[in-house]
Amino acid sequence: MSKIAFDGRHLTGEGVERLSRKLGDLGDIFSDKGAHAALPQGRLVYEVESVLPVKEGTEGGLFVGMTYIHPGKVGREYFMTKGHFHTIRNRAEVYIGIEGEGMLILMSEDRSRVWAEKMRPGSIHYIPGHTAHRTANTGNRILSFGAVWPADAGHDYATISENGFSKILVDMDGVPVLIDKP
Ligand code: S6P
Ligand code: ZN
Repeated sequence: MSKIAFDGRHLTGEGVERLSRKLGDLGDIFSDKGAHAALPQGRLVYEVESVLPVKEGTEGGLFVGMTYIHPGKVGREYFMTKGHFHTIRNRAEVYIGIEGEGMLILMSEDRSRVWAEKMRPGSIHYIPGHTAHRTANTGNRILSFGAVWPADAGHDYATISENGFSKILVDMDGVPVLIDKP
């Protein structure tokens, strides 16, 4: 029997690693800096639980994780993850929507194309290699999804932290819309 399970709210079992990201950790990702500074910096934006059955960097291995994004906005921009490219750029990933509503935002390596896929319970998303990815909670309850990615993919956060995505996802009269980065 598997030693790890998803009980509907959390991953349970041996070796589950947890991390949380608060508004104060995410100053570089939201475009409205004034709106960000005005919010409580201790507010929780998202949590990640991961299981790493093999050593990071193992070719052929897989990691699995769950992400939980709380509802909220910074200005018109929805609460979202930092976003990253994989360090080994050709490594792909799969996301599976579990709960809530959101958008998976994707950007090509040359930044020329940004597109989004709607996430909902049961939706399955293939993130190709060479593609930056981040997720935003567009609903009013938690957005949770599962992810499976290669153990040697690695995470390049610096490229996104420096330049962001070339489009941002904002609330326009209750509808999530991708617009050019201001
Ligand atoms: C890992 C996978 C997810 C994210 C998580 C948080 O490759 O894409 O588990 O790590 O959704 O996003 P981020 O951008 O802060 O790692
Ligand atoms: Zn990833």
